[in-house]
Amino acid sequence: MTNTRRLLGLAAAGLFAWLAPGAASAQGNLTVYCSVQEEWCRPMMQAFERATGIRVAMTRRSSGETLTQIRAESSNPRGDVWWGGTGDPHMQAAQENLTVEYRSPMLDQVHDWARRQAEQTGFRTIGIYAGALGYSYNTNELTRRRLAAPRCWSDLTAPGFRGEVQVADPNTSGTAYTMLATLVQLMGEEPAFQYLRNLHRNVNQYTRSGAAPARAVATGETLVGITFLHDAVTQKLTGAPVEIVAPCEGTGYEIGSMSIIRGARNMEQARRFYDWALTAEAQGLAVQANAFQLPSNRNAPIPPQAPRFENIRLIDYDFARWGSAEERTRLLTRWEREVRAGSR
Ligand code: S7P
Repeated sequence: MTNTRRLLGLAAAGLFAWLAPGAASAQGNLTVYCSVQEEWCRPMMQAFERATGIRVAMTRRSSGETLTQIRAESSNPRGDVWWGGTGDPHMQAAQENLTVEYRSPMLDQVHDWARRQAEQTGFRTIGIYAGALGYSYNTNELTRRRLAAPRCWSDLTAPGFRGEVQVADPNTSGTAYTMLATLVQLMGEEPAFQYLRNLHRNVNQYTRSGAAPARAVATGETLVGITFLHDAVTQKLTGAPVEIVAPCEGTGYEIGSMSIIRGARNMEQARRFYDWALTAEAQGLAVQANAFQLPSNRNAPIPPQAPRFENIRLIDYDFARWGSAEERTRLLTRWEREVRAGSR
């Protein structure tokens, strides 16, 4: 099928959704592994079902967990598309030959950073959104403890924050792996691991999910939570007493990604989902689900609440290197041995 015909097909699917929501006939099935928050996964799948008549079975898991699942199922794949989650594990999946090349006719509509993700992996993954890393804190809890407001990564290792910081486990969470790779790039590997050992003394819990610490900050369960900034925005908008920090030394970011799983049983439907998920309309659904990443489609509206990269001191994150199977596995093994296993 030519790219023009595919684009016409996408436009027709979108029009159909507007004209006759719910009236689409069954066009087959699709299994999607979703790694953003459940609150965004569900409406996204429902909108695709309405637009195409394809029935979607969706499972939500964190990024690292999804990579583990896809690897475990590789001799008998169950999933068709992996949608969302940080880019590094998608890149590792591409390198491990767990995902397949697909050149979507929508490629020309995405930002350069999203296309670069595709080019670096032989078109086995593509960027669907981006977001910067940082942390948030509960202002009531800060006042109660009479602590100065933290502004930098270095502030989080101070004795006053003992037991007050929450972050996810980088083995399961793409967010936490982004933190690990960010600190290594920002500080150099040895100082970064010294920093992580110091931080470990202040960590009250390593959660499975990357966004969980932002929710814990909002409820006052933890004083500080390290997450993507957009996940903290979601909490702040509920009216919770939350301040959001882009660390003063600089920080890293993610390119949230999407891949088609090798051996997908529903390849035609997988490609339709892939093309649709790259449209401005589909990406515009994020804001309705209180997700405030930067969309990869150049025509998709940027939510006014989204933390903008031009206001944040960002590192030049080397996705090819830190998303490689070798470096990712090496960093995680070292973190497990030198940080997680250490005493507090
Ligand atoms: O909440 C959205 C988001 O932060 O979740 C994804 C994340 O990888 C999933 O959480 P884990 O850290 O548990 O893997 C991000 O890609 C996305 O921006």
